[in-house]
Amino acid sequence: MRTKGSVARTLGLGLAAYLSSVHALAEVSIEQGYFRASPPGVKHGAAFMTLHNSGTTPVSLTRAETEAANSTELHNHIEQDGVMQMRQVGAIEIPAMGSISLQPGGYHIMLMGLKAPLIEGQKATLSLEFSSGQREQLLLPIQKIQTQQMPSTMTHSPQGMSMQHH
Ligand SMILES: [Cu+2]
Repeated sequence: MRTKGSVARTLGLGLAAYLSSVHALAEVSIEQGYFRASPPGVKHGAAFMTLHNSGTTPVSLTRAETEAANSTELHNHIEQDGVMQMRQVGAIEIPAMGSISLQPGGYHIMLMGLKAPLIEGQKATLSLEFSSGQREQLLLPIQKIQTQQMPSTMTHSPQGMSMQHH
């Protein structure tokens, strides 16, 4: 009787530990991810997104991979002598209980050696790896770059809509 009870207790604890580790692996969530559409002949591209960390310790994005390119690098933009330059970084840290945006002019995932042009309206896979061991497999849309300086009223004007060709 005693032995049976302790076995059941051990199994229960094991299950609880398993469930909590599954929960811990999903601390980072990804929002508004997209690839930048690339003009024909251009051999590099970029992916952008917002990363949220719901955990109480910082987590870093350490690696990215896509079927669309031969390799990827994690990049940041740094202003040097008044010129914006791209720099490769080893990881992109997401603060505890915080978020970071990968966006044009800042952090981004650089696609090196595009296998084909990234065509607006299509999708491509992107897998991400984090320092916590979390892995994510995403299917992201390919979009024209979202210019932040443009007022949103301009992109939603009826005149602009009627000019689109179908
Ligand atoms: Cu870059």
